[in-house]
Amino acid sequence: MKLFVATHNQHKIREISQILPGFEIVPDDPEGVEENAPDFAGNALIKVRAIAEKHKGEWCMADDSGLEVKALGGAPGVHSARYAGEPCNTPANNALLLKNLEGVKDRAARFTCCCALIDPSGEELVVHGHCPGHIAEKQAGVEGFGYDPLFIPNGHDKSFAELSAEEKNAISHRGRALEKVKAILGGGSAGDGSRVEHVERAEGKGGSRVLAWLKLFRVVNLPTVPGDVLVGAALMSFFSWRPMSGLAAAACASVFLYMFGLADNDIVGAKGDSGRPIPDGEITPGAARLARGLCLFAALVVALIGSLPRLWWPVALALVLSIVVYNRTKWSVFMGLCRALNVVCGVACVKIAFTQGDERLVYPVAVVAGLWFLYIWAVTRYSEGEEKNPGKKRLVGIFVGGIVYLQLLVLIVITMWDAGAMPLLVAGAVLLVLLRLFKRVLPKVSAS
Ligand code: ITT
Repeated sequence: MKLFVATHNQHKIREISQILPGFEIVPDDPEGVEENAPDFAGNALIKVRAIAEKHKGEWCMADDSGLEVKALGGAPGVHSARYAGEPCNTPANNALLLKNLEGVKDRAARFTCCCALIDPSGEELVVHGHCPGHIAEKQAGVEGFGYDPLFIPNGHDKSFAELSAEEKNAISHRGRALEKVKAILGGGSAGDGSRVEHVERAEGKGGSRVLAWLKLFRVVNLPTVPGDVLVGAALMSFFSWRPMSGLAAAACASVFLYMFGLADNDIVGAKGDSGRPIPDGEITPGAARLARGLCLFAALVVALIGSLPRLWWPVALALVLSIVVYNRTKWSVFMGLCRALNVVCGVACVKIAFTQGDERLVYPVAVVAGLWFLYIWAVTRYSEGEEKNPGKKRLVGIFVGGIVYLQLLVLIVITMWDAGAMPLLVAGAVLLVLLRLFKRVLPKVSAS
C-alpha cells in the first residue's frame, strides 16, 4: 500500500520506512507551508493537508515531532527543529539546549510524535506517541538525528544516538505513533477490533489529560468491581438477612480500593514502556502517587461514613495487602485473592451476619469466593504476555468483562431462592448496562 508522507526530513523517512516495512513510503515536500500551529497535531495537519490536495484518493501522512523539556516549560516543543533559529541547525540546537539546562538538576523530558493522516475519503485522523526520558549532561552516540545524542529514554542508560535503529524504533515516540498508524492502515488489526480506537480527532490538551486518567484507572472495567460486593451481600439472603445496610458504602469503598490498586500498579511499573500513561509521560509519577493516596483515603472515609461493621476492616486490609503484593510480584494467585476478598467485603458489610455469628455462612461464601478466585486467577495467568499479543489482549478484555455475567448468574440463582434479593439483581443488571456503555463510549481507554 502506498503512503505519501509530507516531509523533507530524510531521517524521518528512514525511520518511517523501517517501522512500516510493508508500505511503500513516498516522500513529498510540503513546500512553502508555515508550521505556525500551537501544537504538534495542528502542525502535522497543516503539513498533511498541503500534500493531500495532490494525492486525492490516496493515504497521506505527516509527522510533527519534537522534544519537550520539563525544566524549560515544555520547550523547545513545537519549535524543536528551529530552536536555535532559522534554518534548522542540529549542532546549534543541541548546544543551546545544553546551555539552557546548565546547573539544572531535574532534566526530565519527553519526545512527542504526532502523525496526522488523511484517508482516501478525505477523513482526517490524528495519533500521538510519546517517549519519556531525560537530557544528558553531554552528547553521546552517532546514530539517529536531531536531539538523539542528548536524550536518554527511561529504563536505559544510553542516548538514542547510542541505540541501534531497531532499539530506538521499538521505544521511540515515532515508533509508538506509527504502531497506531499501522493499525489504522491495516483496518484495526491491532487486536481491538475497531479502527477508531486509535484515533484522536482534533483532541484538545485538556481532553487528552482526562483520557490519560481514565486510562490509568481503566475506567471501562470499573463497573465489574461493585458486582463482587453485591454477590457477597446477596449470599446473606440465604439466611434471610437483608443486606442493604452499608452495601452502597462497601461497593464504593471497593471501587476506590480497586482504583488505588490500578494507580499503584502503574507506579510500580512506571519504568516500563508499555504504552501506559506514566511511561508515556501523560501522567507524572508524583501525580499518580497523590492519586493513589487519595483513593485509599477515599475508601477509608466512605467506610467510616457508611459505618461498616468491624469485620469489614480486616477483610479490606487483606484486600489492600493482596493488591500491593500482586503489583510487586505479579503472582496471579494474589489477583485471584483480590477479587475473592472483594466478594468477602460484600459479606462483611452485612452487619447482622456477624453479630449473629452463624457458621453456616462459611460454606456458600467459601464456594462463591473460591469460584471467583479460580476465575480471576485463570484469566490473570492466561493474560501473561498480552501486551505483545493483540488477539490475546482482546480475549482477556472479554474475560475480564465476563465476570459481570458471572455476577448476574449468581444473583439470579439467589433471587430465585429468595425474591428479597431482587434489588441486588437489578443493581447487577445496571452494572452490566454501565459496562456495555463504557465499552462503547470509551473504547480508547479499554484495558484489561
Ligand atoms: P518536516 O517538518 O519536514 O517533517 P522537520 O525536521 O522540520 O521535518 P518537525 O517540524 O517535526 O520536522 O521538527 C522535528 C524536530 O524535532 C527535528 O528537527 C528534531 O530536531 C526533533 N526531533 C523529532 N524527532 C526526533 C527524533 O526521533 N530524534 C531526535 N530529534 C527529533
